[in-house]
Amino acid sequence: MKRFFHTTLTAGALLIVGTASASAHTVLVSSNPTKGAAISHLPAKITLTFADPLLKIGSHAINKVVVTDPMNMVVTTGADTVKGGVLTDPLTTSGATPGLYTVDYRVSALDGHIVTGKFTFTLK
Ligand SMILES: [Cu+2]
Repeated sequence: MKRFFHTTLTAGALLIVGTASASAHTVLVSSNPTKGAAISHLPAKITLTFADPLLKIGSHAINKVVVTDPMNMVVTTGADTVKGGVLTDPLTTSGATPGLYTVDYRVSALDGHIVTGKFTFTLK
């Protein structure tokens, strides 16, 4: 269903812009913490920066990032904030467990395509 929806949107976009250039999905260009980093302290928030402004439709939670700790507990607060191409969510930093943290995101840029991704970093 998701695949069908995506294909339909792409076909629609092609009708508008012609066959010369297909609009690309947005991509993650940077983050804090960075992918694969080994850090000493958790920052107050996770920050993901994308190449394009993210889609906002009223208060709908289209763009979301979830960080889980080594015990698989969610440490993001769920208060996702979008400003242009930057998505942030405060982190619960007190009593943080050292080990591998997983960052999982799902966003949509203005082209309406859902982009998902995952990376890890380590808290020393
Ligand atoms: Cu796209």
